Amino acid sequence: MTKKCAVVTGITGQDGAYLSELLLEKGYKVVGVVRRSSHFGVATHRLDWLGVTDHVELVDGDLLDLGGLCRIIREHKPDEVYNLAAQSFVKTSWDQPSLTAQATGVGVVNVLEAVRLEAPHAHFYQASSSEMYGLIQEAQQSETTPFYPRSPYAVAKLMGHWMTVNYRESFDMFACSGILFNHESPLRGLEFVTRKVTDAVAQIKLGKLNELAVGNIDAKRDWGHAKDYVRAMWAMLQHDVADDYVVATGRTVTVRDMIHVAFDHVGLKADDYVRIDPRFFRPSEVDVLLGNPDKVTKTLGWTPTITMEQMIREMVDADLVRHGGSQP
Ligand code: NDP
Ligand code: GDR
Repeated sequence: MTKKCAVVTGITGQDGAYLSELLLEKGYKVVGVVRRSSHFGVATHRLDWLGVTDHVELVDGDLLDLGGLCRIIREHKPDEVYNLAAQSFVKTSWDQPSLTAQATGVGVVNVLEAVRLEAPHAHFYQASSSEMYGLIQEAQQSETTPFYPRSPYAVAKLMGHWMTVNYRESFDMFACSGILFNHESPLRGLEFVTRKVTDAVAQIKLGKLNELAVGNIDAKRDWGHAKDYVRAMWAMLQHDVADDYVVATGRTVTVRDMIHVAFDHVGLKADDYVRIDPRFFRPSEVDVLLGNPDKVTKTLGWTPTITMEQMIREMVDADLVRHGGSQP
């Protein structure tokens, strides 16, 4: 039997790595789109960490280059396309709004166009975001909650979301938008708050750092584990009908409480090390996010398996090892 083929944009990111691992376990041929960098080899460190680099096929491509995307889709004729690539750091989106609009918004149109023109029957996944709820309009956000984006990133994601819905309705494409709430892992980028915290806690424990400077620790997020969340992406594309789904744990926690979990794990008191630094505040904040995963649970049978506490401890342990220590 021929292997199913999946094209994954953003394969060098956190989710791209875990999704590749999952798809390989399921017997897929995985083709990853990688943008060109002058640092040859650096981009695969997450795939290396999971030991999957040699099992995926990496091809050159950029979300801003429609011609190149068409070529990739034409050549590989994938069964499934996962669009994970984006300028994904919310804070940077105020400094680079045009770039964010291009990569995170127009980039989705480019991938959808490439799929429509070259493999119109492929199942398509768009990495949408809980940031689209922004200034929340309901205490717990579901697929029917109105959106109110609060950053250039969220505005761009909203474009990608509605383009996905529109291509499904206009061209009868199997296009799904996964509205994923925050998900983290030891492969999370260091600029995001969980990994920033776990990396700093590891360094403080090992005597390599004195303090942790952070911004708004009253913000609340619904945090899950990336390894759980990529299962939901895959499940959406296996269902009979294309649809949109919220993926979340249904529990929200302050940044402050998450920080305490990390420090407690290594036997240190967070209050002795945490400093509030205005540089890390945002021009407009998303104060609280809390997702309602009822639809994805009922329709696709998806549930999270890893709690925020387990995940943060796993991340601290991984960062301790990275910095030359051993796990507590
Ligand atoms: P990362 O920031 O870890 O990865 C982003 C990926 O996009 C990287 O592979 C990056 O490549 C690639 N990329 C950026 N710009 C371009 C471009 N112009 N052309 C091609 N590739 C590009 O993100 P995550 O893995 O955390 O998230 C995956 C997706 O899910 C993103 O779209 C994100 O916005 C979205 N999302 C994430 C959530 C989360 O909590 N993690 C929640 C909801 C949505 P390079 O390595 O070269 O930088
Ligand atoms: P977020 O993630 O913006 O929710 O976007 P991030 O971890 O950056 O921020 C979460 C919350 O923590 C507050 N915060 C800090 N954030 C960072 N990065 N650094 C700090 O020092 C700090 N101090 C407090 C933030 O203000 C915010 O409220 C992530 C990304 O993965 C997006 O791509 C994705 O769409 C959403 O999650 C869902």
